[in-house]
Amino acid sequence: MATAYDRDNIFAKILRGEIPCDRVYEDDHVLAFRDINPQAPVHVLVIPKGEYVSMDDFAESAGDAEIAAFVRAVGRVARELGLQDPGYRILANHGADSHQEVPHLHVHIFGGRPLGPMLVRT
Ligand code: DGP
Repeated sequence: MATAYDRDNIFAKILRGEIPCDRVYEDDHVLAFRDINPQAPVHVLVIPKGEYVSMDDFAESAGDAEIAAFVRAVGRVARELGLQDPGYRILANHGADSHQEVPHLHVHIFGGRPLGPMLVRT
């Protein structure tokens, strides 16, 4: 069964304007802002404005317009940040094994330096 959406999560508060963010892009469906704890010279989070816990929830329940806007925003934000060349990485965590901390779908965009191997073996 799907996890219920928690309206008190930190990104819900950012979307309601209760907590500030360093915004880089916004449209009717999407907000993008800089991560508070950057893991690369450029580290931006792209989130849908709708209440979706993760990609699992979003892929299952979001409308086509929301999905199209989200995918286009990820590409547009990376391009506008100048990351298209030499490149960037996108990442979305879902659930406990991925260490998802914030239960509102977010895609991380990392760039600004060579990013190393995709995963570290532990
Ligand atoms: P994840 O582990 O994929 O759920 O990543 C959550 C990210 O959210 C993590 O990189 C830190 C970031 N983050 C947490 N709280 C805040 C906040 O209040 N503001 C901003 N800008 N980023 C936050």
